[in-house]
Amino acid sequence: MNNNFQRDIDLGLSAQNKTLPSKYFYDEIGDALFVEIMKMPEYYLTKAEFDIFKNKSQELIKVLKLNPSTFFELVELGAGDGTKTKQLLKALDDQNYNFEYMPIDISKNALKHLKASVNAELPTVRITPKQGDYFNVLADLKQSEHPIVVLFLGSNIGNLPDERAKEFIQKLSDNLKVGDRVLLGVDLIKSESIVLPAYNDAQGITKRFNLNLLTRINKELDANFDLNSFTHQPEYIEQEGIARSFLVSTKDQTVAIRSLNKTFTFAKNEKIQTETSRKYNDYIMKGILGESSLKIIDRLTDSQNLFADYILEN
Ligand code: AVI
Repeated sequence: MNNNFQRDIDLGLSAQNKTLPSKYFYDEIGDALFVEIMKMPEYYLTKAEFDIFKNKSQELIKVLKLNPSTFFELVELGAGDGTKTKQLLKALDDQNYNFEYMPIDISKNALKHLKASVNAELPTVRITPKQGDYFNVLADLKQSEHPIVVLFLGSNIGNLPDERAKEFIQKLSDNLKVGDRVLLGVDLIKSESIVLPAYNDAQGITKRFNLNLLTRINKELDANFDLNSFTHQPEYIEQEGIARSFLVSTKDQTVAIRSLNKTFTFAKNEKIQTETSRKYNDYIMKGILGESSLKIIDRLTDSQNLFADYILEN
């Protein structure tokens, strides 16, 4: 990880338009800050998707065309704490659906906590966590003859640039059998007055989340970023449906990254893009599905129409 981290930071800060990859937000501190972000009143995404899972679990089961007597694998990519998924697990379990829940995550620790909480709250649900890369695990599952339903929630796909999201979908489709289904949760395109505050909460948690990237570089790559000389700046262009987060240098400055043996200069007001959070509609979704075999069969939205769970079939 550290070598990739070093290489990616070097590449991003050496570019004409500086960038830092958002996947590096998630160290232990970043994970904890993201949990806090999800509780912020402005961050509607998690609450809206929870609303779908809590109040429309029956409809979800129906549109996923699940058959109570046919065993299926319910695979979740990047499961987190499973708060939303547990609503669906409970509904399936209450109606005696025959399934196994397989959360896949890179973090052993996250899986350990998830397994413990599912065992405690839903003791009759069969859970088999799989640690590792999504696609390696899916490639293994493809060997089984059981139907698969993949959950990929939280608009996590929105953090990939469109071309990467398209590649991801193609790969996902290649790793599934004909007829397997995907529940893909995405944030919907909406006005700036709702989206921007979600990335700029009044308590400043998102700001700390963004700046934590610099703390991480300071710690792990022996750098000397002055956190007081960069500010958090989110932007949103509704016509595109893309929110972007930046760190902006508040003065002309030079930063040394000793493990790279390099210095980087930042002009006053120069921006480092740290994240892309794409929002969707049917047209954008169809573009992302591209030439893959995944087709939209339905979508469910929350009561305020902020967020959508698309049901795709391979
Ligand atoms: C994880 N991901 C979908 C979040 C988002 O909304 O793009 C990450 C996030 N960044 C700032 N706030 C939340």
